Amino acid sequence: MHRRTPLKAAAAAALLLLPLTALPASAAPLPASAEATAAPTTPNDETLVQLFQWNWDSVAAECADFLGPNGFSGVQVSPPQEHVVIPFAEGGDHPWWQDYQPVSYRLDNTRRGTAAEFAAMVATCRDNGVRVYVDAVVNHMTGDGDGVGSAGTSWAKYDHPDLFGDGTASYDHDDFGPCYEEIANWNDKEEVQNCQLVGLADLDTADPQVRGHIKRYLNGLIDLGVGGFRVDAAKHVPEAHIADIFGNLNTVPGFGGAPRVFHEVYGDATVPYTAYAPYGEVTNFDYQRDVAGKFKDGNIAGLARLPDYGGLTSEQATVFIDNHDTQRYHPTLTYKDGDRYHLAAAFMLAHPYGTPVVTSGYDFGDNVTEGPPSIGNVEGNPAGWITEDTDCSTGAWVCSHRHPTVAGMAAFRTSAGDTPLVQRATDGDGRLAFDRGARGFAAFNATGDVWRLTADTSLPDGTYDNAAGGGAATVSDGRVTVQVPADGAVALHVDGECEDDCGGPDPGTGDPLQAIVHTNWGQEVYVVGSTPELGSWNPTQGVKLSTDAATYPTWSGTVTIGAGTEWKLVKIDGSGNVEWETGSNRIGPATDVTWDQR
Ligand code: LAG
Ligand code: CA
Repeated sequence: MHRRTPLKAAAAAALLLLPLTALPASAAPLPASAEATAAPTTPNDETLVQLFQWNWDSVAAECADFLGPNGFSGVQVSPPQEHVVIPFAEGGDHPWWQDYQPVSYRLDNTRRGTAAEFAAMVATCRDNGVRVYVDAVVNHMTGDGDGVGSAGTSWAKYDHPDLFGDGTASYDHDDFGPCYEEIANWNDKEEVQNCQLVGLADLDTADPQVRGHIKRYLNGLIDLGVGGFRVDAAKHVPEAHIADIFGNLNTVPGFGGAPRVFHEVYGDATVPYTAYAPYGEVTNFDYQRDVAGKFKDGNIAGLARLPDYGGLTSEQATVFIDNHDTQRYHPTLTYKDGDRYHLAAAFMLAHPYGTPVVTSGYDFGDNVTEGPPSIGNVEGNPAGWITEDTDCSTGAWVCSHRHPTVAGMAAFRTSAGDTPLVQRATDGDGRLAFDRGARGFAAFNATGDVWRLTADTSLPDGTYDNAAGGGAATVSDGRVTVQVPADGAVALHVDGECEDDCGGPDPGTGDPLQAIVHTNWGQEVYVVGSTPELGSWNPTQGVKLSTDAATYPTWSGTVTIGAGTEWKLVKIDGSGNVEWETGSNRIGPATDVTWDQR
């Protein structure tokens, strides 16, 4: 009667147990020469996902399988141009950041795939309604040293001999500068914009020919169907040059109109965010710090009405809970924080400010330099370590946009459109609920206890699926009663009326389950099984149990495990390492259990 662990789960367990067994038992977890042509303001009707370091084939698959069908309208991909290859680096060979050192503008070959694979990805994404945003490195080229790039082009710091692979364009010493030194005084705008960011050869963007090469690179991408750009280190390129480059690009085939652009600016008194607002959206790191910090601290009740972050209006701002830099160097709240992080991402998607970007990437543990999961060197391929295909069911990749709290929220945002926010409830510092007019209702619970809430709502009477997790809730006579899970959310929207299975569990309900499980510091316990509620054998999408100092080693939660449903307990640590119960699967209905190695 007991069956074997399903193949997929068994394979994941085998893979993931390896690193775990290796751990000790106590393992813790210029002057303006260019004409300033303003790019058109972009309406905030986009919901983006940054698929950091995902290879082209995997991004294409994600556009078709998940992003398009779930209403995510844009995907930010890692830089597609030829990059340096750094086989031996302090902190880790083939670091992720080698990709931010362009050797040429050829798309032919990177660690993420070939030009043909890149073009196919752009087409697949577009066919699925997903705009590809390219991370455009235009401020600089390489750092010190010399070598051969990922597509086979030789380089030295001030010598990039063949920018397009056809012998028509190059950069030499005079195309850089006029400052050839590293930025030292960050309070001097001239220096910040014209000297070298972390020692990277800074392009002389005052030179129209240099800007011409950059435009040629960007137009080549647009002609393939690329819909927009995240402009890397935009703050380090004088505004007038940004205006010329991004105000004079081709129109996007398929989508039409100018490419959408958001400029990476870490605003301060020397270079404010608003300096770049005339030329596209601007990354709002003030939002990032404040919103991520407040979710981390459980202090979210005041977030319905956001302050004036960096002076950027909603139309001008690109927002995020973290990005590939902050998650490494200023980790306020990241995937490593689990549910609270996903809750913050859901809030960002429900709240009508800015263009949101959800960040997904890979697990780097404690090593901020570590590159993406890789298949190593491939004979004849000059790109060095080649990135493996993404598999969201292992802990190696981080697929935050697929987390149950986040996955349905692009649809919520689309449904809510531009309807204003009306606050409906708070309860202490950690809880907040609001309407988006008559289009949506959302409640966020940044505490460790279930929030039983009855609130007024303008949502029409009816039963709605919870877009931020499982279950459904009913609105009647303009009131809604919901149970918002600890560190969870309930989000209901007019396009999410429940059509079948509405008798299913309300959010935060099910049958109580207790499990006695001894864990190492940093490990969490999940119930995983064959049903979608139990994550379809995907450990991180199972139901999380909780414990505290008083009840440990008893872990408890509410979970629906029907008769005949196969399930298991798993332990997951802060780095995403998964440890499964050994032996055969458990079979529902659930009774209280003890972790054993059957
Ligand atoms: C960015 N935004 O403005 C990117 O988001 C950020 O990730 C990039 O830095 C930076 N600008 C340049 O595009 C990353 C790493 C740096 C790395 C750089 C170039 O965070 O650490 O610098 O990419 O690869 C590395 C070394 C430095 C060295 C430099 C030049 O870490 O020590 O000075 O290369 O050789
Ligand atoms: Ca510069």
